[in-house]
Amino acid sequence: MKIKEMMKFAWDNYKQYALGKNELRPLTKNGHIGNMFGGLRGATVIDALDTLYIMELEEEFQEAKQWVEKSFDLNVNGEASLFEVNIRYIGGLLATYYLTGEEVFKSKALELGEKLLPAFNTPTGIPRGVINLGSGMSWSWGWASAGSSILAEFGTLHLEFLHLSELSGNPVFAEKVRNIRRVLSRVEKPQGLYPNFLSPVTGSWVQHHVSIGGLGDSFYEYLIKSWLMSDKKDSEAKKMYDDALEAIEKHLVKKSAGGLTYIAEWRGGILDHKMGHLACFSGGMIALGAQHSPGDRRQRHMELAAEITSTCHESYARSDTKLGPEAFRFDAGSEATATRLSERYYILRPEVVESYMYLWRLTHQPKYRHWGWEVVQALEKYCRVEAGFSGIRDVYTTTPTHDNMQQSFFLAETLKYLYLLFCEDDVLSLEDWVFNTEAHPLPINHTDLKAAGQP
Ligand code: DMJ
Repeated sequence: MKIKEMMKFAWDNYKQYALGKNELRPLTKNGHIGNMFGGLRGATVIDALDTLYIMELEEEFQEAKQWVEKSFDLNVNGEASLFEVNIRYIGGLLATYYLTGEEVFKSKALELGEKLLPAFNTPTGIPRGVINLGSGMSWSWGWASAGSSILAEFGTLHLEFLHLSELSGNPVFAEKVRNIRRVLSRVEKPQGLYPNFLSPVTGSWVQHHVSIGGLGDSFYEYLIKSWLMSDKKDSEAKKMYDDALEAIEKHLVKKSAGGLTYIAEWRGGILDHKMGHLACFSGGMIALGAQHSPGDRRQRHMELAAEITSTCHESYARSDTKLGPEAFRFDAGSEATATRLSERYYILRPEVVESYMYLWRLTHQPKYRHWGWEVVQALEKYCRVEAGFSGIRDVYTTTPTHDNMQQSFFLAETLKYLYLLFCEDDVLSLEDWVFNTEAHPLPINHTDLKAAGQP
C-alpha cells in the first residue's frame, strides 16, 4: 500500500541520516535536536514505533526497538516541555507496550514518568510547562503571560498518567491529574468557556483568550477521551466536555458569508474570525463525542463535525498545492484561506486527515477517503524530497520552498491516520482504543465489564 511505502521512506531516511537525533532534516541530510525535549533524543524513533508496528514494517520496527534498548538515555539534563515529553515519549512508549507486551517500553515509560513529577510541585498542583529532567526544577514558559500554565499542556496529561498509575501500581500519577481536574471543574468559567492561561500559583485565569486550536485544543480532546477510556465511567469528564462544547457552540461556532462553518477564537469577548490548522482536529473529536449523545444532539453534533471537516477540506482545496495553511481566515472574499504571509506554511501536520479518519470510520461516506487520497498525492508531489518528507513554506504556490524538517508527528500521526483511513475498521478499532493527542493508541479499560461477566 502506498502509505506504508511512504512510512518506510520517511523512516529509512531518518535512520540513515539522523538516527538518534530528534528529527530528520531531509534536504541537508542530517539530524535536528531542537530544545523541546530537554536532552532526550530519538523523538522520531519513539513517535514512529507504533506506526511501524501496525503497518507490519517488522524489520524497521526491530531497528527502532533496538535503538530504544541500546541508546535511549533517560539520564539527561535540559529544559523539556512537560506536554511534549508526555504526548510523544510517554504516549509512544505506552502504546508500543500495549501493542507488543514488551517490557522495555513499559519500564522506560515509567522511568520517564517519574522524572516529570516535580513539575507538579506548585501551590495548586497545576504543573508548570517546562521541567529540567535532571534537576527536577520547573518553570513557566517565558512567553506565557505572567508565569501561567497553558490549558492544552496541563490538560493533556490525563490519559497517559492514568496508564502510568495502572502499570506501576503507584497512584501518584493518577492523583496528579485528578487534582488538575478538580481545579478546573471548580474554577469559574467566563460564559462557560475555558481560557488558555491559568496561574499555577493562584489557580485563576490569567488572560481571557479561548481557542479550540493551539493552546486549548487537546484539553477538550482529553475530556471526551478520558470518558471513553474509562469505558464511559468517568462521568465528570463527559459532563465537562458536554458543557464546554455547549459554550463553544453558543459563542464560537460561526457560519461565513459563503456558508462555511468554523470555530472562531475569543479574546475577552471579542471574536477573531480565524481557524488554525490545529483546530481542524475538532471535526473528528466532535464526531467521536456525538456517538454517545442522545438523538437530537447526536445529529446536531454529527452535522457540526461534518461541516467543520468540510471547511478544513476547503482550506486545502483552495490552495495551489492542495495542502492547507497553518491558519485561515473568514474575511470577505478570502474565506478559508490564509491572508497573512506568516500563516501560509504547512509543516506536515495531521489534524485534517485525523478528522477524515474519524468521519470515515463513523459515517463511511466515500468523500473522506477521496479527500485523504488528495492529501497523499499532494504530500508526494510537494513534500517528498530526495531524502524524506519536508514541510513547505507556502501552500499557495506550485513551486514552494521546503523548510527542511521532517516532523516526528508526521510519522506518529499524519501517516498513521492516513493508513487507518484506508484500513478495515477493526485495525485499532475505536471500540477498543483511544488515540492520545499524538495518535498513540491506548486501550479502553474493559476490565470491570469483563469481570462483571458482560461482553
Ligand atoms: C502534535 O504534536 C499533536 O497533535 C499536538 O496535539 C498538536 N501539535 C502536533 C501536530 O500538529
